[in-house]
Amino acid sequence: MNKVKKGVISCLLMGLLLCQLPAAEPEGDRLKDLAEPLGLFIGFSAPTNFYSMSDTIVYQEVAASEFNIVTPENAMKLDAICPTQNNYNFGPSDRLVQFARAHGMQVHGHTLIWYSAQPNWLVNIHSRDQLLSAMNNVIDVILGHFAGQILLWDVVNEAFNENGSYRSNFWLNVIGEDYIDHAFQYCRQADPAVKLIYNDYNIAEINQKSDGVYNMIESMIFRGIPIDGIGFQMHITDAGIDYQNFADNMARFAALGLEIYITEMDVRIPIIYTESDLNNQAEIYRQVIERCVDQPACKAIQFWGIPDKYSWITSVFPESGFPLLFDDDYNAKPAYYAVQQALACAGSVSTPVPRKLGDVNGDDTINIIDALLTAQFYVGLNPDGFIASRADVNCDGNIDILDALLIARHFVGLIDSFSYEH
Ligand SMILES: [Ca+2]
Ligand SMILES: [Ca+2]
Repeated sequence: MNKVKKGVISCLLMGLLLCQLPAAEPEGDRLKDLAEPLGLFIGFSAPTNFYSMSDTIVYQEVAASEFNIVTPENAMKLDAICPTQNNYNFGPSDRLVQFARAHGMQVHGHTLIWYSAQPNWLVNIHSRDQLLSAMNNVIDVILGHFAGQILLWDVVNEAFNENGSYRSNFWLNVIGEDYIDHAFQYCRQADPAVKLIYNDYNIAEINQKSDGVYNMIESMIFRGIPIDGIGFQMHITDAGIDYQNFADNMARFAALGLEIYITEMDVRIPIIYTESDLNNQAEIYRQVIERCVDQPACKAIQFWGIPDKYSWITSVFPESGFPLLFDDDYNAKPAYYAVQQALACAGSVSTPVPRKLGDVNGDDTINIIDALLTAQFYVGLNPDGFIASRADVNCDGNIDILDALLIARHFVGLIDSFSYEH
């Protein structure tokens, strides 16, 4: 059953209360179907009330069809999950975990030890031993509660200043620099299987801050402190980043044996934007995703929200907004198609048998019909059922006669993969 029909039936069942029809499904393949063969998680962050929002039907439809990992924006922060000492509120986060399990998604736990969103009872502890004991206890209870249901935890979040020094917070001030070592050790003791990561912003490129994080993690590994990965938040402006520098930075963290997660990506554009801003945003997404899929240690790309209207950006940066892949009505933006294309092209280079690229009529085989349809599209016809996002098989940004020829050559066995041939 298609999404619109399901939406109509859901609306009828709900007596037209809280009812909104889904937007049109994007053309081409769903992002998770492209990411999974690459061994990549692709995800989103969910607000605490995701299940009761006025448009929750379409929200859940898009979430379940596009993504295979979810991060709670706020529901697992310590002030939400442990508002007073020994009093835990797991309801909202359990609801998200249930949603994830029902749809075959992983869950990214976010976030334990941070300078913000910490409950008063914890902030008001002024003895090192008591604060370490409280840290150990909340980690035991929370990781114990979610054991087996969460893929990875942001153990420590945003512990560095821009100059690479430790950021002042009550953990540092009361315990000292080793609060980070203890947090990771307590987590490993509480759940030997879950992946433990350090998460921060402005560390995706090589700079003073990422140098500080690199030196800390290198030291942790040398001293046997358990840590499995690093999270690059990647809240990016429309100026983009230096993509080669980003690739080089991933390479040095990968060389430490770490997994790399893009944890909170969004790309903000001016609040009054043009089509060119949307295309620039799409290009930034494409460049980042291409570098991630080229780096074997890069395991996940997670966006900080689904539709633009629920993004945090405009509340903090009033001149900016619209940073995500879907517009306010859940229509796929150019950024969506850029991510889709980057994922589709990744498979064309690295796997000997292409999965979907080239199968432009969607019948699960790549044959001469696909070559002919592509040639027809190139000369200005628009054949029935033509899936344009699968047609640029040499990934040069154009659908043209070269693509038709490559599909034909693949069909007759001259090539067994589509590479960047021109
Ligand atoms: Ca086909
Ligand atoms: Ca092409």
